[in-house]
Amino acid sequence: RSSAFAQLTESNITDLRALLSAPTSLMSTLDGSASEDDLRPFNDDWMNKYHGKGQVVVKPKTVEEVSKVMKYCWDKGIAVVPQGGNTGLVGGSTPIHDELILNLSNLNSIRSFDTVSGTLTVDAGAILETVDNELASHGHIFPLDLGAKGSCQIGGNVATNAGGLRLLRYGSLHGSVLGLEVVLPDGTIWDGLGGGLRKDNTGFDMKQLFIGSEGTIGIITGITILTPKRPSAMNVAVFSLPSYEAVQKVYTETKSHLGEILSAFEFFDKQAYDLVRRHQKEGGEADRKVFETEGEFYVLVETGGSKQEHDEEKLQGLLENLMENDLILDGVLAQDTTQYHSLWKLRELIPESAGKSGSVYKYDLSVPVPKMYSLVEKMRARLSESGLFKEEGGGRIREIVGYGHIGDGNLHINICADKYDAEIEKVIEPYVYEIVAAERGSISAEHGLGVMKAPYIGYSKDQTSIDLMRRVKQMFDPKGILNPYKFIL
Ligand code: FAD
Ligand code: 2HG
Ligand code: ZN
Repeated sequence: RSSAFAQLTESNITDLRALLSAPTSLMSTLDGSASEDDLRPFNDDWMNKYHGKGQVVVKPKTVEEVSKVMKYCWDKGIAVVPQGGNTGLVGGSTPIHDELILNLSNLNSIRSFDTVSGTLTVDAGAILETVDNELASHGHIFPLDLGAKGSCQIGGNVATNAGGLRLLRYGSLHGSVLGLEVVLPDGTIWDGLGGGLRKDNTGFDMKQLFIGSEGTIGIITGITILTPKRPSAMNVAVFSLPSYEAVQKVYTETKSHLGEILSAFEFFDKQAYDLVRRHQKEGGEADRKVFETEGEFYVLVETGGSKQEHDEEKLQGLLENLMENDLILDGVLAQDTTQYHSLWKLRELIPESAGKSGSVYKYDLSVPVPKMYSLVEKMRARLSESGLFKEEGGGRIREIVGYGHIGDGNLHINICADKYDAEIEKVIEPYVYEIVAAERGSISAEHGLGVMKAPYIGYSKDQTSIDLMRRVKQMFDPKGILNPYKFIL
């Protein structure tokens, strides 16, 4: 713990309470208003890998309250961790020591929606799924979708520059976010929402610095984002394939067959598929056969267009073409909404199923598509050699699964261990980052650095880039109170 930061006392809690409109907006073990158990969901991360020792959770209800709390912390030298839905996967959203947890969940209104331009302005704490449901009622869609949509917040999505399942279609948040409102570390409110302009070349585009800044230079409180029209016809197909070679060929074929209606192209290996199926069965789901012929790999293809029959015809045509050319072993096309959701589950449930299998070491990597799966094979070989992983089962490593967003060149490797342990970690890291660096890839494609990858940034960025980032951090937060011990060390 850095001695530069103040140790919170009961008198700080009294002062902080006076800044908030509702007594329930502050929970603390210091004044007995909460127990350690009450604070656990805010101190423990989604993977149960990182455990903070925060004694105070503040949940402001307005931007002004966020500003007052930050000004107070700035003046007193109190370290703060901004927290959204706490679904981050790199230990960025929980305290390392006793940082004050500033949770955005009470700041959750939809501020405005312009039906003509599709421009939405929303509070940072609004839940992604809630916002998307609201947009659906206007015939629009949020340009980001991910498995944690029921808990993650728009502010957290922007702070991590989340990629997700439809980046292939709608692009990155760096393109769709039009403006941000941010409370700076000293409490200043920066109104960078602008008028929701698509074009504005007056000086540096400051909002871009906050997208993906992981709570280190400001608290995002409001977001203006461009939302596309919701496709009126959505469909999905899942194929089983014999090899990774076939996955790449199917990707190329799919792009040329489906063109502009392609909205997602995801892949997962047999190990990931088996894991999900096993956990579905254990959860009491009927054990219905999905494929006549199962494969070594699976791909999920989603279309989003405007004419159901036209899209179905295209998808059916693709399926037949792939079968004729022996690129796939089998394929299932959703026949109704229920099937659409159950096919998506085969992909979306992978992180959750891995979590049920043990303590998961997660790697989120970018490398050229042809190299992607070789990284999984290298990890399997390394963990087998070390004796930690046994193909036949019984090793300390229970599963090694590979999946991800083929269309974005983004691979996820999940290594499920009996428990988090320094001995296992040493075998995996930094080896996994070395093999990524050898391909000039990224050690964090979409999840960010947090505490997990902060020490390893040098595998993806040169010293000049790191120095520039340090200067940006220093400029916004010279006292270093926002999300310390993470991101750029
Ligand atoms: P948190 O986890 O609370 O915080 C994440 C980081 O942002 C922290 O550093 C925190 O300090 C900071 N932060 C949060 N809110 C703010 C704010 N308002 N202002 C400033 N900083 C803030 N990620 C992907 O990119 N693609 C995926 O497909 C994907 N799928 C996932 C599936 C599952 C099942 C899970 C559990 C996670 C997944 N994630 C994915 C990771 C995670 O959901 C995203 O990173 C998400 O964007 C985090 O949002 P959150 O509100 O939970 O943020
Ligand atoms: C996904 O694509 C997420 O499902 C989570 O990015 C990946 O849990 C993971 O490793
Ligand atoms: Zn992902």
